[in-house]
Amino acid sequence: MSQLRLPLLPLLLIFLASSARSAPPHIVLIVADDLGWTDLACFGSRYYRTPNLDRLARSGMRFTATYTCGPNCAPTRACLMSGQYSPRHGIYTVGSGARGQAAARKLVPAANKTILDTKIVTLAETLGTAGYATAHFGKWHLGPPPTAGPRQQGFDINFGGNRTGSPRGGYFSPYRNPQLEDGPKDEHLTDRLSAEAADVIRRHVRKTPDKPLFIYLPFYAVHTPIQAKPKLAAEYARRPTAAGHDNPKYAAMVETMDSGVGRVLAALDEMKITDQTLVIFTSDNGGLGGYSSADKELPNGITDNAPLKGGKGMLYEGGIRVPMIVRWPGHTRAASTTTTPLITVDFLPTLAEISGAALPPGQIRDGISFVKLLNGKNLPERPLFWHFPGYLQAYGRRGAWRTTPASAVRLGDWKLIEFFEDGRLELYHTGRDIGETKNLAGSEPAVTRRLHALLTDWRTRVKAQMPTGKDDDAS
Ligand SMILES: [Ca+2]
Repeated sequence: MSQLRLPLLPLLLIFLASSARSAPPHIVLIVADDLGWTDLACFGSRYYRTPNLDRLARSGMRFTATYTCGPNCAPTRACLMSGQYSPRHGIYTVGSGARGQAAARKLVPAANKTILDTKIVTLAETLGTAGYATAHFGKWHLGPPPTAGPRQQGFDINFGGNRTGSPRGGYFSPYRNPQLEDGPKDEHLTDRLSAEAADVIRRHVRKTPDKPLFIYLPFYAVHTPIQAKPKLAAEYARRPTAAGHDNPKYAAMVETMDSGVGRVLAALDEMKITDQTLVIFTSDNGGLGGYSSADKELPNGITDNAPLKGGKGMLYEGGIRVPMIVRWPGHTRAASTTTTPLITVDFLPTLAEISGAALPPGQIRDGISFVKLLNGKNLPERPLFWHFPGYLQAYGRRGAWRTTPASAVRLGDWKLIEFFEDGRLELYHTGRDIGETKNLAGSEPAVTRRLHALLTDWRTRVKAQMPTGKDDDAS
């Protein structure tokens, strides 16, 4: 009986809260770059300090199975902005799929685009149709201004966003960034971007308090170059490290990023709009590290995603599973956690529903809205897909790969990866074996066949471009 009675009160409160909703909330979407699944204290790090994000998690909902569409930067951002999987927009990787040593590539990678077609109706344009003011701060990586930058893709203002995937002038001013005026010497880029975002929040609320605001803050941090504030890094150098988390400069970068989040959250408090603001924090791919868990000969990297296998650039969990925190007052329950899998393409339909925006007419969308999950209900089970028809080289050893061309599917707890060079299938049960240590493709033939059929059907449906065999004469 008690099991039946207990949920009634929360359900009633949720119902009252959602039926009382009038104006759409402000939306703050913060995306860290290359931040791994265990890189926040509230996601397991015992070395990096992230008090602001830990506090956000205590007042909101933690998502332990959020996936990025890409194992690296640009594809995830393209999927976030378009609500579409990579085969729809053609951005599968950063730059070219023909990375690494040519002679070691057994296949010819599929063509890759580096610019998001401006005909695609983006997340920013979608929120704009619902009356949102839209502002971009940080790394865009989907094309150059003035033809395909943030301003051409639906953002009213842009601080620092252009085609580059890492800060050209490093993390300290002068930035060598045409979309960002230099600050005082030694100003830190992460501090600057969060200060600009906080400023825009303050000015917006003072001038147009009734207009909803969309803040998109894709930090350049904690992507390479690994450059930290010297004092903070020196402090970390004196602290006890933890397994895999032992780089003081990287730790300092993570903490500075967390402080930037704190600065933005403080602006919401200061302007008294915290209760009317949806905050989402996540990352664009897994942490740069953990490679020795996937291939003993690869150097380990800068951080570690253990217990996940591998890291950035791989379709193993370490490359695509990222931390996520959502706080939506009146909806998300404080200090709650969900293990329901989500993926980047879910953001556009979710934020469209929350904002009251119509989905782009005639534009295919691949994700689903997870508003139900924020309100404490379940989502239907559905397959999630990845397609990476190119190569990513490993650092430190010539001819070694982080990934060769591959696709993957997750359904329930099962995950299948197909490697195209040799047709190899790897099947893992991510519930019992989150570290993907036991390939069950041989012992679970029925599951393997089912997932492989789902994956091949999906590739046909979305017209996924495939790598091709090398010409016999050329090989
Ligand atoms: Ca990234």
